[in-house]
Amino acid sequence: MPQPELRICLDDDDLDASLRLDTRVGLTSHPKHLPMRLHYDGRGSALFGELTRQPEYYQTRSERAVLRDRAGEIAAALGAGPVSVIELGAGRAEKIRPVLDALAAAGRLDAFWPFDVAAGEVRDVLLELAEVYPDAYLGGIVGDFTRHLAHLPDHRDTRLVAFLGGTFGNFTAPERAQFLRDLREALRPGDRFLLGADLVKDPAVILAAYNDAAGVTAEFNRNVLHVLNHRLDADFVPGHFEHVALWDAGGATVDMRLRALKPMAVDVAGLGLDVAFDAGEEVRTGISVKFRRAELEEDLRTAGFAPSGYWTDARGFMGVFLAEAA
Ligand code: SAH
Ligand code: AVI
Repeated sequence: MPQPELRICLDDDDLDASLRLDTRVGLTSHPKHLPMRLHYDGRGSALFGELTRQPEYYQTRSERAVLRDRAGEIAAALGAGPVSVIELGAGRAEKIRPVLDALAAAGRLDAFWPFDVAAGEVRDVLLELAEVYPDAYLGGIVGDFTRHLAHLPDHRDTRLVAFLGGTFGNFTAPERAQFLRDLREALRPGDRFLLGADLVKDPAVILAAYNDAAGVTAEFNRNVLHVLNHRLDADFVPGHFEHVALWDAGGATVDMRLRALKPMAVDVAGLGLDVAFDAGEEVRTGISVKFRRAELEEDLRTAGFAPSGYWTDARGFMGVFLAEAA
């Protein structure tokens, strides 16, 4: 069996440079902020996996149900020929599997490429899937989907770019518009985009998913401090920060923060930076936007995509959108 190809768009030096820049800018800003991308080291990816199994985190179960129940329809909606699938922010690439299975069963799965900033996840997925899809070309991309979409593999057949899990909601509105423009630019007419988005619903259901009883989201959120301790020789005491998730109804957004429980001075030795925190001061660590179908389809059209399919689960919690590069 040939070794799967691995393309590295982000090496350790790039990661280190962006970690340093983002941390310096974020911790010297008012209010302080840190990007969500930093949460996903090995421990962060494992915590995210644990989070997806919490009873309150409906996103994974709902989206998995849509993809399991509608995989045949999705495969049929891609036309009749061979398809190369690229999954952005793939993580363990579990939810896309029914679609890959449907294409493979019809002899139409030409290639599969997981694309993720977490190199370990990409390598693990390739090792696992090489045995499952022996007839498909397997390759992986270690990259940042806000910077490296121009590196999408250039298969001549229809390319399906999947972006699942609601990760699109972790962008601000200008970032979402930029991402859609960059993606459209990277695709050819006829290529497809499969987007999983978390839908607006009862705020109590949404907030429970970001405040699970077992405290996994809190630990995932605090993981960014472990990353800074480990990578930048900082001396954060993660237990001195509490996890906060707030619902902003106007922006249909969950706002995640870490709140200092007491005044603190933190030494980020790797940056030569001392950072003071007031008691109660908050560091913004990420957002998770929830969507309405019509608005999201309008955003897709504005970026040059033609929406062509929409599926949701029985409770209408997650939406899966298919759009064609026009
Ligand atoms: N698609 C999976 C995982 C979602 S978690 C699911 O639906 O369950 C978000 C994933 O995006 C993680 O695997 C994380 O490593 C990856 N990620 C986050 N920011 C990224 C970025 N800027 N570029 C590439 N991958 C990123
Ligand atoms: C990856 N992403 C879709 C998650 C979300 O729900 O926004 C990240 C997350 N952060 C805290 N909980 C989950």
